[in-house]
Amino acid sequence: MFSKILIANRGEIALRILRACREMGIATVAVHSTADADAMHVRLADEAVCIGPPSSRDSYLNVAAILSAATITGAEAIHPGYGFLSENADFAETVEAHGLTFIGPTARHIRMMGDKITAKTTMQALGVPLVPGSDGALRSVEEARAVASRIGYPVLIKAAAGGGGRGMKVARGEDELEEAWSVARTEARAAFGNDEVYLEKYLDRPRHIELQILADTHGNVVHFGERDCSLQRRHQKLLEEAGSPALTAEARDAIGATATAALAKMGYRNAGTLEFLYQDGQFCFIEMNTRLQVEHPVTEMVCDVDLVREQIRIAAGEPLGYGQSDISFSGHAIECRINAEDPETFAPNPGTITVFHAPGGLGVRMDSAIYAGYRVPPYYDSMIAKLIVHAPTRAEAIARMQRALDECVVDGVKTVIPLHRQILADPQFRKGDYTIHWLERFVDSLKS
Ligand code: MV4
Repeated sequence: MFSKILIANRGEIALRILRACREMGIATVAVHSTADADAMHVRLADEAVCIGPPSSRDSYLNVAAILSAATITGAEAIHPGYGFLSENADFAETVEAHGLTFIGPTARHIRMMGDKITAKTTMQALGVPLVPGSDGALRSVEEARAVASRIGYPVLIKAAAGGGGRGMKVARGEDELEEAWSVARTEARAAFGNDEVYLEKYLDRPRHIELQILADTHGNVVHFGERDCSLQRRHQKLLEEAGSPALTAEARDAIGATATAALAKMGYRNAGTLEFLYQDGQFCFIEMNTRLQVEHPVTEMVCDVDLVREQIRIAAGEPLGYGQSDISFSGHAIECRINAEDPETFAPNPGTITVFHAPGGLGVRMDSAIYAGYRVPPYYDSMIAKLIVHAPTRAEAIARMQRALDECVVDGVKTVIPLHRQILADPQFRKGDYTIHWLERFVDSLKS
């Protein structure tokens, strides 16, 4: 096992990783920008190294500074968290070239899944169901037209280098195809320096369901069930649940068996998440995330597993030590992301937190790096906390979340807590009856 790990991140996820290290008896090195000198992850780590000015590009994305920090502190491994360098294959490769361990998948697998076309063709070859669409990249608008008329409109043109909703154009009929094709290519070239695009049947009312996987370096692959992440606005997730209100245990077992077999054949290692669109009882793979995700705590609560601890054990070469039949799902978990944003306009609202009181009690978990007097810097993501609850049933989890939100006090900055209260009180949400479009419409309905 490692004796010292460098955490290449900030905020709540840096604390989350630090907590796992502490419990494992591993020393921690925090890195921080000048804007984060007073941050909680810096205060709680065993050592801290300043790696640059506020801009992420010069600090949390500064590979040379992070590697120097690891070298001078004698860290043996680097945990990238999510965002920043977590899905940067070159970074993973450079870390390993320096004789350090990257706590995550191989650079080859990160690269493979970073290209959405390669990700899809790889998964298809391994028996994972996909959205009907083009067989790889489109070579011409004529080819796009041929594929679209074969599968039927509406269709989506997506950038190979995209993901997370960037670089997508819908064509509702043949008359819109040429425009969608050229706009998608131009945008992809400008945004990613890569104008490769592919085409998919547009699913009009799917849910976004993702599957949590862990793979060790001894060929063991297990899944920890699904998270329903359909409640998003402009591709920013707001509330996540485990399990999905739309899935049966049988559907979960079936997609889990397919996905774990596929990742075992690929020789995948460490944590990964397969993203599916789920509509009319069908799973369609769209993308894979090769990192720990923001919403991982809901999975931890229902499976009683510490995913960060498992990532570290896997990176150290330890076998999982359990199989699929040892993993069971208990109760229901919900996560509310608390962003320092105006709850109506979603404009970021950085500033000083004057009063902070974290909720507590049975089944309540608050993952956050804020404190009273903390200044939320304007340079980074606006998420300041994740409130997670766990209860025997979904109805009880909703009641517990409402109670926990009532207890939660964050003064000095605006937060999305009032919006969470409205969502949790909504009859349709309470029935679990929602798709990826629900939140956007709900927010609009609050305005009128
Ligand atoms: C789709 C889709 C409908 N049909 N693909 C958006 C983010 C990226 N991960 C994939 N996305 C979508 N792909 C097909 N064939 C609809 C979306 C989509 C979406 C997906 C998940 C969660 C929220 C979303 C919001 C808008 C569009």
